[in-house]
Amino acid sequence: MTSKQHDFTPWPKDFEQKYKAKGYWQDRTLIDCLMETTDHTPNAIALVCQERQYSYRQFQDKILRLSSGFHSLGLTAGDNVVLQMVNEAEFYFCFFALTMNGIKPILALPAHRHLELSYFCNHSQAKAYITSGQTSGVDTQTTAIQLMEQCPSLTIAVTTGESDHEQIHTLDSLYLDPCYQPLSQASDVAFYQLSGGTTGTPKLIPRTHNDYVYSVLGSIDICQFNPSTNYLCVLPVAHNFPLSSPGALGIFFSGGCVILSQDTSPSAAFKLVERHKVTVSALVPPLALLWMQYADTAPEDISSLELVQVGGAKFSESAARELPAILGCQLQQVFGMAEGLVNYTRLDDPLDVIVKTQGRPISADDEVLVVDEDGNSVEVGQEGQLLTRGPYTIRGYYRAEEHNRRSFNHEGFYSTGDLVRVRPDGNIIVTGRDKDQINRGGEKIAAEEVENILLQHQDIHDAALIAIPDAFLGERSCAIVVLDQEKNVKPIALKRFLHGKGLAEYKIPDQMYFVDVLPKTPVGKINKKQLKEQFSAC
Ligand code: OOB
Repeated sequence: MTSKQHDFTPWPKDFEQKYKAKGYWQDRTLIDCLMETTDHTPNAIALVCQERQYSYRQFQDKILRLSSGFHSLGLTAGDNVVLQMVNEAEFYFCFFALTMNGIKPILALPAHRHLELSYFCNHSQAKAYITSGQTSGVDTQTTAIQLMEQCPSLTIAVTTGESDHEQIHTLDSLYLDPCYQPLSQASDVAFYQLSGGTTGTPKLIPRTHNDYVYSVLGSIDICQFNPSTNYLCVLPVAHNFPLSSPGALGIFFSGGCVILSQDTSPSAAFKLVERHKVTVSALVPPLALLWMQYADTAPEDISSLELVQVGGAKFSESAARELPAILGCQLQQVFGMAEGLVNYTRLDDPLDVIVKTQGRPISADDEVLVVDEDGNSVEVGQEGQLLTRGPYTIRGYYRAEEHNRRSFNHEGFYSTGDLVRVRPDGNIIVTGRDKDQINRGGEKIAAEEVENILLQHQDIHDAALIAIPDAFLGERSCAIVVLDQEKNVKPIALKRFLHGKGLAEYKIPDQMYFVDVLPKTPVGKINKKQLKEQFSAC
């Protein structure tokens, strides 16, 4: 097979026909859905970003102009680009301007550093790197120049800030006369999400217009987004949760307003809630806890809040019970994944379901299987591994043939790596995890990725990264390291080493311990269960 065939694994024809016949895949692209809203309510405010605001008409105008600008740079349908932006309006301008032309952005997170970014560029043969002027503590222009030096395919860099280098274009210079000629088709890959990952390298998740639009429209229905919904986006704009569950796209397709925040502190968020009469926001559990703490003495009026969605990691039942009274709004639990499947508790569910479960799938055709270690279905209500397939769950990662064989079974079910119980009423309870990943308050760390880098250190003989329970984050990461004999290295030096390798900050271990030898299982793998028991007590 050529590499092109590994870029995207299509759904089998019979599934495609079914999803179309049932009206899930509507043959509409992301820009089609936005334009429909613009046609209906051109003057409604779509987007607020600090002191700037854009009506739907102005929003669309920005996108069409930028689309001409990207064209002028030589970007064309089929090209890949790495898009890394903080929470600013330009993210959405770029997202639509690229995807409408069949140029596929890889949605990097602001926290990603050189190691991840250079991998995305090289693995996807990206032609351009588009970035914010500022990302906390990082000189994004230097990043851009370094990436261009090291990634032969990368010939174009664009910044939303000022440019000090002639090789870096400013986004401002790319708003040209619009010429509307969308080049994308609904069945095409629109962009790549990133997988939380379990292996040494992050995986790229190809999402088509058809499948993504369906997941957003289904979510709008469930969450009842409408033209009066004001959505505060505090999580990173590119993440699947605030982008599509129903997130900002849910707002743009239903005529509401997105309010962006770059400051994740509760006081900044509450000020925006008060000022813009925010009705909905999406949070990860640690942020929800911070909001709850702050609400006690907050001077701001947040009475406009109707719904707070919490997801990305398990929200404790006790916090879930307290949240509605403290924030004066409804709670919705969201259990989703960038690969597809998203579950919601419904707005009219009994309290018991909302506080004790992570909800149920968007679609009647989301197939959910719970299996034991041999792949056999377990009894209803029993714990097992969650497998899923459906109209918006991918059938394969981008260029990851070997990994795909492990992550998808022969019937196309995606193995989520989550341990769950499904109640007789269909609601899912996440009970644990069967993947070598740390969920640090919603940020996912693939243990193997960090271990591999630690092993590059000249004095490290062996290393294991494990999750330690944490009252605030849910889990924190802990590296257990075996040094070569007679070597003496301090944890701080190892952290510096990892930084130096260009690893994202959130992947740097929270804790480190040194041992003489790592315990092994009977088959010779590192016994992480034993390590967790041993070090959770420390
Ligand atoms: C969301 O997406 P990802 O791709 O960052 O992470 C997916 C993984 C899931 O497989 C699960 O392990 C964990 O994150 N997870 C949860 C959870 N929501 C996600 N674990 C327990 N309880 C939850 N509520 O995290 C994501 C994507 C779309 C919507 C919401 C979250």
